[in-house]
Amino acid sequence: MVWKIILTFAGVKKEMDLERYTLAVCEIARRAGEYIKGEREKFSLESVERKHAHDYVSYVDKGSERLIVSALRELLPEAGFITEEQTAQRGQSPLCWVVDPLDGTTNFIHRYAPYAVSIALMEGREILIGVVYEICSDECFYAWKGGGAYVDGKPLHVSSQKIQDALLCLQLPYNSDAYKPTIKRLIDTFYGNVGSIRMCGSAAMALCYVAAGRLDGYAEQYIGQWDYMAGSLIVMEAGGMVTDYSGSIDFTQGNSVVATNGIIQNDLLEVVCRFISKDNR
Ligand code: LIP
Repeated sequence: MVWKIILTFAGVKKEMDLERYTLAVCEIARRAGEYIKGEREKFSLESVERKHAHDYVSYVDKGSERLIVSALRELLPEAGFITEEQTAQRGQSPLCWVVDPLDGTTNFIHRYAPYAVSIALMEGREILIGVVYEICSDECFYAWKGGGAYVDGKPLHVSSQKIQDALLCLQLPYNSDAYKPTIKRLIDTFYGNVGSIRMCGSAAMALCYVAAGRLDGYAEQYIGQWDYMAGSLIVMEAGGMVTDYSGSIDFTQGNSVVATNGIIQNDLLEVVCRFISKDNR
């Protein structure tokens, strides 16, 4: 089915075929993935820089971002950018690409799967397109608003697992001091009472795995919009639920995400909600 939306730029109406744009973004994500894969072959630890104590970056993140930004600029010149490595401007346009050129940088550095390219297109607070390309498994996950979610052309659907047997992903963000009470409480509550718990090291991939029913739920705070915007649309289009830590579905401007098959959303929210104040979602 073809999904078209009408957008207005500087008073001029433009029709946008979201499926066509999504598939074009998949190609761009794959090209960036090829670049990352090629650089991984010759990558040395000396190329690693620090943004904060244990928050790493290298020329590969930046090179991937340059490649993505220039291709997206050609695809949709009207849109601005929010990018992890901050090589492009937000601008005034209501349309905005949200880009993580290499989500799971620590995994990449350690040659530990998964790591991915994550690209979303937003209009205001709404996510129109989400594309996540996982480099090690060569899988491209994507969704467009109202059009469903897919991996390499196959439709995605969340699981129907209940909390007793759920496989949860509870990640460890860089902001360790602030997050310690929450992660302790999450592990204390769920370890031994659910199927099992994983930490995969990539927010974008945790979300795609929820969308694919490989995981049943995922929660993380202190992440950037680039980490979770694309994956969140993929979860919602696969029939799942996404909120912030306060339980709000208006999650796009915050720094936390709870994404599940819907059935276990409240089980996770009950634990994280008590740690959250209104301005710290
Ligand atoms: C990382 C996330 C990870 C999270 C980190 C960080 P990066 O992204 O995907 O899940 O725990 O805080 O945001 O820095 O590798 O692109």
